[in-house]
Amino acid sequence: MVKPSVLVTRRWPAAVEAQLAESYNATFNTSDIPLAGPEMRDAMTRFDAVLPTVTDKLGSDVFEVAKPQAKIIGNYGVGYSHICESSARDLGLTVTNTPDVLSECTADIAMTLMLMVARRAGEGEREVREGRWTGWRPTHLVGTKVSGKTLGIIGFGRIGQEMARRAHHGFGMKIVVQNRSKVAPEILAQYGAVQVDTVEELLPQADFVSLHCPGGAANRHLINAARLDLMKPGAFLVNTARGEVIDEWALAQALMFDTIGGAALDVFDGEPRIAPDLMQCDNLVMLPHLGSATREAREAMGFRVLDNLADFFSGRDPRDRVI
Ligand code: 8YV
Repeated sequence: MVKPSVLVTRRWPAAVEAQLAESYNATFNTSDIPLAGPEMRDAMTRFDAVLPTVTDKLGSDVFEVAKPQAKIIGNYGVGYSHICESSARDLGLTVTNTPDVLSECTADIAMTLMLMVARRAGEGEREVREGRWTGWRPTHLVGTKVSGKTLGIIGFGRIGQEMARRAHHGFGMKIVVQNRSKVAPEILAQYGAVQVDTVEELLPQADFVSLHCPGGAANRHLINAARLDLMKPGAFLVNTARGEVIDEWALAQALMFDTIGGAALDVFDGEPRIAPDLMQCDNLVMLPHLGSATREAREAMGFRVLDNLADFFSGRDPRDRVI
């Protein structure tokens, strides 16, 4: 049997690449530069499967091909708002993602960010490295206690729940949840969580707000100036979801005028470009999209893509089909 042809758009962990090369007629983009739109469109006409990451923008233009060869887009990552859903659907493509396997690591990074911003760890690290530390004093880099506070979680899927588990069971935090659908009472009970109907209800209650909802047009600027105003003075905002969920200009204003206590971001609108306004803010921790960046998660994500491909090419419905 002829092996299906597969395009891998970025370098993946070696063990996964080896498996891909064995099972498929695999082509790897070995340069460190993501493929441009026209190259992606071309790929749609040349490969049975295209395996993109978040850095590949699969807008409607990429799907404007008369004769697609591609049948499946196996996204390496859980979020897929970089793929135009309606165009993929119109072309009759199957799209899969990689849920579960990165939930714990992404929640770990959200906890890292929450602790860093509350305890001013980023500011402290910069001070030590830059030789500006003049020694211990009672009023130096005094932050905010995390344990026992209220954490508001927007989006209560797998990653949101892992965040709640850590915060509630490890740090004794009270958990308030907002989610687009009703969460089963037995799931809420696992984290002592209370669900509210709206973001407006959640924000004034929370000392920390952590975003775990999908990106894309529906949630663009979900956190805007009006909603930042609803946060408690001194509260902190954490984002490991997608950059577009926050209006970054409004956030920079809230940080500069101390309307909120601080923010911690792993994702940015238009990343890796960082809005210059954000660069001015000291009460802001920024990481370069590290949510799933562990050896374990990145390997598991790759093998999950392989599972989905194996299902698809043997005529089964892939377990992680999202389109
Ligand atoms: C991935 C992520 O590493 O899975 C996601 O949605 O945000 C990241 O952790 C990235 O998307 C790779 O495609």
